[in-house]
Amino acid sequence: MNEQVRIIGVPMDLGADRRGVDMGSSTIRYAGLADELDALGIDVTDAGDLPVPRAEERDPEAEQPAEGEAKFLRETADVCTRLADEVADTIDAGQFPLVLGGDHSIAIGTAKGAARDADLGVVWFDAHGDFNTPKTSPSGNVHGMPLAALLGIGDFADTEWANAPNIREENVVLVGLRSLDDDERRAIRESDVTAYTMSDIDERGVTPVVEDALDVATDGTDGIHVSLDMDWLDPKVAPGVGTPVRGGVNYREAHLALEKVAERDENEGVLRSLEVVEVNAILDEHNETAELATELAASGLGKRIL
Ligand code: NNH
Ligand code: MN
Ligand code: MN
Ligand code: MN
Repeated sequence: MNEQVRIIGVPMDLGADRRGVDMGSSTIRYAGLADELDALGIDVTDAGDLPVPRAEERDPEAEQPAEGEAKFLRETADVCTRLADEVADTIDAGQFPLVLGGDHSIAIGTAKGAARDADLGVVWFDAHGDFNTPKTSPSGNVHGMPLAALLGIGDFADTEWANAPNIREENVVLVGLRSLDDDERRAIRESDVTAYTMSDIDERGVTPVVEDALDVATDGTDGIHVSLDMDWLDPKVAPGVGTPVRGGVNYREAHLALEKVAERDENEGVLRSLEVVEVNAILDEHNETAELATELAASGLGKRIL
C-alpha cells in the first residue's frame, strides 16, 4: 500500500437526480476517515471537495433531456473531466487517490484518471450493473451508466470525455449484482466483462468470488481501480443509499471482500485507486452507512482485526 493517501471529495448528486448523496463525502469525513487511516500509519492529505454544480442553481426553464437522453450529461462531463485530472495528478505525485462520492457517475472521472497512464483493471462492487446507455436507461440517470460510458458501449462509443481506452472489458469485473434493467442485462451478456451475481456469492462464498475478480482485473494490467457502491451491501446494514436492493452482502462479507483487496495489494501492489460512492445522508440512519463506508475504506487500505 502507498503510505500517502489523498482524499478527494466529489459532492455530486446530478447523476442520481436526487438530493442527499451530495453530502456523502462530508458524512464519510465526519465518520472519522482521516483518523482511521492515520491509525494505520498512512500519511493522509485531504484535497477537499471538487466544486460541483448544484441542482437548485440550474435554471428550471433549462432544456430537459428528451426520451433517450441522459440527465445532466454536460455537467457530468465537466465534473468527471476535472476529477480525472485530479486523480491522474495525485498518482503522478506518488499519492494514492481515495475518492468519496457523490453518486456513481463520478466513477467515470476516477477510473479515467487512474487509467491515464496505465492499463487498468476495474472491480465494481454494486447491486447494479451501471451498464446502461442513454438509450437503454429507464431513468436517464448517469449513475446507472458509468461502466458503459468508460467502455464506450452503444451511444457512448464517441463520448471522448467518458471513454477510457486503457480499460479493456476483459479486465472489468462486476461483483454482487442483483438488479439489472432488461437491455442492460443483454449488454452485459454481450460484452466481455465478467459479472458475479449475488447468487455466485451465496453459492461459493465471498472470498473465492473476490479472489477470482482480482485475478481477472489484474490479468495483464498495470493496476486496478476498486469502485465501491454502498448499495452493494444489504440495506439492513447500509440503509443510507438512494437505490437500495434487498439481498446484498452483510457486514462481515463486505469487510472480508475489502480485506482481500488489501491483501492482494500488499502482496502484489496492484491497487491504483479506490472510491466509495452513493452514501445518501438524508436517507441514512445516525450516519451508520457513512461509518460503514469509512470502515470499508480502511479495510481496503490495509486495516486488520489482529
Ligand atoms: N439501473 C438503474 C438505472 O440505471 C439504477 C441505477 N442505480 C444505481 N446504480 N445506484 O448503481 O437507473
Ligand atoms: Mn453504482
Ligand atoms: Mn502496460
Ligand atoms: Mn448501485
